[in-house]
Amino acid sequence: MNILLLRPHPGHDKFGLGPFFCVEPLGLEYIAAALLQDHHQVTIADLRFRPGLATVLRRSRPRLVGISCLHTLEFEQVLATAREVRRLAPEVFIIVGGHAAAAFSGPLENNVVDAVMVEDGESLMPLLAGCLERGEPLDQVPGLRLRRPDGWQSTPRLEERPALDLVPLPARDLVRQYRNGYHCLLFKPVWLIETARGCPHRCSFCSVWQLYDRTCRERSIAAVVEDFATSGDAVFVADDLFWYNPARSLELAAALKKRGVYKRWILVQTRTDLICRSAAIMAAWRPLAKDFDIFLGLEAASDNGLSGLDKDSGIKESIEAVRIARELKYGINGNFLVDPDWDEEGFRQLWGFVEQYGLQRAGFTILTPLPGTDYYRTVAHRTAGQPWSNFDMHHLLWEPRLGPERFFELYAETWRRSILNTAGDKGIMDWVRQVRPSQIPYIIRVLWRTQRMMKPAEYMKEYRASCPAGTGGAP
Ligand code: B12
Repeated sequence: MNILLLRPHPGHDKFGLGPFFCVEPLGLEYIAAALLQDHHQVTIADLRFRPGLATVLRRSRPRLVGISCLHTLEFEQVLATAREVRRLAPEVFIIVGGHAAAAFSGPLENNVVDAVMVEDGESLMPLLAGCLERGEPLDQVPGLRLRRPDGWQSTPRLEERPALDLVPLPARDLVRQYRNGYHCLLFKPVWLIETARGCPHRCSFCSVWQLYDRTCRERSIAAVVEDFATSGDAVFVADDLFWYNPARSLELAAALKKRGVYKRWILVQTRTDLICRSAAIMAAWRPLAKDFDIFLGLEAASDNGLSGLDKDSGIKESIEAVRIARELKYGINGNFLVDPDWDEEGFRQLWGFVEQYGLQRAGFTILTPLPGTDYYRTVAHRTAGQPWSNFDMHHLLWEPRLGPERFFELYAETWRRSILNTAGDKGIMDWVRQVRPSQIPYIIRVLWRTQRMMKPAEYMKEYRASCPAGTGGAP
């Protein structure tokens, strides 16, 4: 069967990581690999690049179209893509899947979509394709929300989550034509690699552990080594919690070293308390790349702030993790959450912490209730009427304690204190010196776009646009 897998344009990437991160649709590549094993013809189209949807549909003539929906903020754009597929190819079966779709399928249960997958795709997409091909009923395919004449229905859940090694390697060949467009700030092209999936912790703002019931699955050492060895020299590791399993982490580092893997750059994501007990593991990993960055969930500048987020880790761990990582010559990127409920002191405390520990490479996102979390369930009523595109962690979904003008003045000031402020400590020429001459136009463009995060007026424009008429500016 001809199958087309689509990565839509997120639609809303003005703020946050959007402008300076663009990575390959790894979930679709794993699904494609599984479908290829079953001898289907598979095309992956990344609609952030050319050609557009009409051309892709004409060329691939699919019977089944899968659309990925990684982030809540993409819901409207995913539906718009489904609508366009339906208009151009009325007969195709359209399924949506991916993290945000699985965590909270409701907004996608729309007439232009035939099904939403609420589990991982590697084992289930081949089952679905097989059933469609043979004209068999789809209610035997687990893990679906299915559109029926009398409404949306669930098929049974999977009894057990499949092992990741079911599909050992992603079908990276299918995105070959887009490779040079994938980038993470200074690095271009970039490869996305997954070694494990899930997280056992319980941070209140995160939808990952709630979807996977605090489980963590690992790929085999052999598969991961092969993936690293055959990927390029700048690697973003997608794992929710890197270095989670100490014995496996050490074994993996040794196996990569033995295979001669050495990268220009690696970026991983992990927790502060894990770093505090993993110095030996980190020492084993550090020689595997020239530059090695850690995206650290710093989240708050006080113990109170951290416990309010169910972080189960304290400020002592944050400070110690930064010290250990720096001693081993890791770069620290991280993220802090800014609460709409803060008063001025909340911002000042954050600035003081950032200054004291030199954390200007961190990012700052607005605490946002993401669908699929308990936090969302408790405050959903406050977000009523907000477009999903505003769930990008840079929009206010309700009136903040300080009022929107003052809140955004302080929020923009927080970003101005980061290294992304080209009028700050790291000027545009310092960035330019770090890239190859051919990449200068790219880095200037990305930094130019990023400067809007330092301008309160840019946020206020968005805030006013999502206020219902007649509310005087309150969403
Ligand atoms: C890589 C990544 C990114 C990349 C983008 C990736 C891309 N292709 O465009 C970057 C770095 C740009 C990014 C940005 C952001 N991200 Co992000 N990101 C991730 C991350 C770490 C990994 C995703 C991944 O590739 N996993 C590996 C693959 C193999 O797994 P998978 O995608 O889940 O795919 C499987 C299934 O989902 C399913 N599936 C996937 N697609 C499809 C399609 C079909 C048709 C079917 C049937 C099944 C299916 O099958 C696949 C195989 O099993 C996830 C964490 C996570 N666990 O999902 C966060 C995550 C998705 N991001 C998140 C967030 C919050 C953001 C930001 C808002 C953060 C910020 N500070 O700005 C921004 C938004 C950017 C924007 N404006 O667009 C949240 C989303 C929460 C939510 N509910 O919205 C997550 C879950 C992280 C978290 N712990 O909270 N992100």
